[in-house]
Amino acid sequence: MQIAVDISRMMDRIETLSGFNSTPGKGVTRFSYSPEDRKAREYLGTIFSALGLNVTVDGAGNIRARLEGSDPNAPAVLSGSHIDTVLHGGKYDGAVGTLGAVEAVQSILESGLPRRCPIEVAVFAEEEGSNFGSTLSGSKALVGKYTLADMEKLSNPEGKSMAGLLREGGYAPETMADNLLRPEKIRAMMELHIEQSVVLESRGVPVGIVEAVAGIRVLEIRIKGVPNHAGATPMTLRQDPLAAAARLMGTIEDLAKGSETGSTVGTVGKISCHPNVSNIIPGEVTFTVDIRDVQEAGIEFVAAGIKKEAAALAVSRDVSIDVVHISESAPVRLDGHIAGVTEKCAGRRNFSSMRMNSGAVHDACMFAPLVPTGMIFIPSKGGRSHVPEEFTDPGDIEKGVSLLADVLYELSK
Ligand code: HGY
Ligand code: MN
Ligand code: MN
Repeated sequence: MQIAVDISRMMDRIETLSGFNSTPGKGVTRFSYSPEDRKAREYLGTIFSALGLNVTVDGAGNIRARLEGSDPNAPAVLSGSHIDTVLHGGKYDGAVGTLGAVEAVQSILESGLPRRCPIEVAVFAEEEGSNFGSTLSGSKALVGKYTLADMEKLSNPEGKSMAGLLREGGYAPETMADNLLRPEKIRAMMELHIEQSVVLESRGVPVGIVEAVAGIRVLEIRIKGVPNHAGATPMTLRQDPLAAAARLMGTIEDLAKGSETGSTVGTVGKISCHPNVSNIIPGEVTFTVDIRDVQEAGIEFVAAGIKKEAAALAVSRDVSIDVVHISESAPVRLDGHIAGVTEKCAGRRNFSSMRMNSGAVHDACMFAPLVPTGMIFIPSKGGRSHVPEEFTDPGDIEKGVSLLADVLYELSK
């Protein structure tokens, strides 16, 4: 069955959602639990109520909006993504999967076609990790990977914990333990997402069918030395944490490039230096390391190499180096049957498709070990994402949403 979607309605909604933004003119910034996030949730709430969906919001801020089928006891088909963004991000990452699920459910509803299973739109909180440095925190709380203790421990740069921000926002994190996902109540989970790299565009293929999603490990490296006068201190008398950090960062790049899996990536994306003054040898440097691979061995190789190099540098440069584990999620393989259904539906629409992996992590990763899970990718212009220039052609969005609607309908029979 082919479901007719309304792409102009969907694009209007993408534009409206992107307007809930704390950095207008400099990309889209909408952190979970922020005032912009609240306005975005209110906006989605108006759409859900207009569609007559039954909405629940859990203690971590995840939203589930349910369209009943003929059998309310049947396991639900769940589809969604996230509405939080990175700092100065784009308007498509997360939004396409969230509003795509809304458009698919609305189009299925408007088609009047009979459905057996309920279909749920899901909006996961804190996927980007922009507040606390840990990706997928909302969906981790939903599947019990993050307990209340973890939400009390995770904190933002202002020292506010995830649990604290949730309570300030009127959520009740302590209720999560009694409201975890019940896998037996879920028939399948599907997430539509922009590819965020160059493969689909470079091959001229409009649809990616994801087979594996990379794992991620985030470390924080804290280096303490001795601040001193930049001019009067001879090079032989320095305990310079920034010089040590520079050496270690170079090693991180070499380790990622040298990993045998060939698919490991390592990124230093955030650094702070104290006191950060040109004529003072720094006293303290902290930076993050984001390590990913679809094979755990690649992540382990880089993490172990970092720890070894850090220990050696601490001695040779007489500084203290702490390697702190911030967060992680394992590489996952998605469901072969769901991939087959997706491929069949794409073929019926004459959409060429290809099987591929995801270097980015997604909320679908939390579902894959528990329920049959699939992902559909659509091309990113120039392979750019997590930047204001992020763009996906409306024609590609229409293909992705149409395919998502067909797959959700197929699975809800
Ligand atoms: O970082 C990621 O892979 C995702 O965009 N949160
Ligand atoms: Mn995303
Ligand atoms: Mn992202």
